[in-house]
Amino acid sequence: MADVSTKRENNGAVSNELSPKTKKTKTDHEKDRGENGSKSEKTVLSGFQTITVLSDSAREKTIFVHGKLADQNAVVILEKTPITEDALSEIFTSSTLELDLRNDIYSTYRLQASPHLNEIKATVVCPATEKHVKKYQRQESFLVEETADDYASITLPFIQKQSFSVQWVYNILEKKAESERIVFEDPDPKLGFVLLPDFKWDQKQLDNLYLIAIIHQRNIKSLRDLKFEHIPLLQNILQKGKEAILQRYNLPASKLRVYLHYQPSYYHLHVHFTKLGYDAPGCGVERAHLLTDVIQNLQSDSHFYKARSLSFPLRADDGLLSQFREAGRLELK
Ligand code: M7G
Repeated sequence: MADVSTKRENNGAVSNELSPKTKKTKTDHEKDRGENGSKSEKTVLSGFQTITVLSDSAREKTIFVHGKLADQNAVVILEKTPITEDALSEIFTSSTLELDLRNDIYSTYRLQASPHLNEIKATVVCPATEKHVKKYQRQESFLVEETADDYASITLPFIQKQSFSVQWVYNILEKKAESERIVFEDPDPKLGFVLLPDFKWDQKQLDNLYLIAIIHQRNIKSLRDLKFEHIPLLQNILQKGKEAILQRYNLPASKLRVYLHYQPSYYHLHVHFTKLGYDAPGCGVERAHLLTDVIQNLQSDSHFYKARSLSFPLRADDGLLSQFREAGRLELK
């Protein structure tokens, strides 16, 4: 989740830049789903019944809650949004203050800002599967080293049976959802991709910039499937993705971390673009593979990712971890 502790920069200029430049006509599907906030959409959480708190973080100001929404399983993620520089003058002039303590040169207050300066980003997954509930539960992780044989005999059969639906990805590619959020598209069926804000990013400040590039091809699941023939696709994503981000957000490539996850949660190849310095979830060395490294590795060996061992963390109750454990492939001593 967003690291709200880092210093905000450049925000005065940012808010206008971050609003979509052109408004496109909404698709019927988007209208049906009330993405602009119909009346029912505005009160959708009023009937939410909490079952349990899956995890929370005072530092990141987030809480992940499992509950019921109209008798369906749901996960709701609440996250206090960062304070931006352009909101400062209004915060200072229009808020009320209650003194907590004063001591020498030090004083602390409870500041009540206007509601629009005090937003909470809410992400709702409904209906949520058991796998969603597990994904957001705080858990111990274990590092697994997957050989090429492990991939063929353990991981591939597991993900073919058990992975998350990628319907949301197809909705984006077919313009049935999020079409007005698209920052850039190359429509080429082989080399093309759609670049848009990741749903983790509220787009209010560049500090936690997070976009994803989703490829048009539908037969590449993950890093493991990449071969020499995919280098033009990867170079195209890197080049045009960087250019689009420079143009839209005025952020140069030297400020970006561009990478793939292994394992991903969604097995349709996509690339993460995050701001360097933003401690994005999953950007650690055990899960993130820099796109530039991936391209070079494939240039030196077409079967690099097919043949080599890849390490990644799995959470304690991940079904894939049980499969590795049963196969005696987990080092516990
Ligand atoms: P991943 O590496 O497959 O898994 O990345 P992770 O979620 O464990 O990182 C998928 C990325 O897609 C994540 O960064 C998600 O936040 C993002 N994402 C997931 N969904 C369901 C959506 C969505 O509906 N819209 C958008 N824009 N991004 C999404």
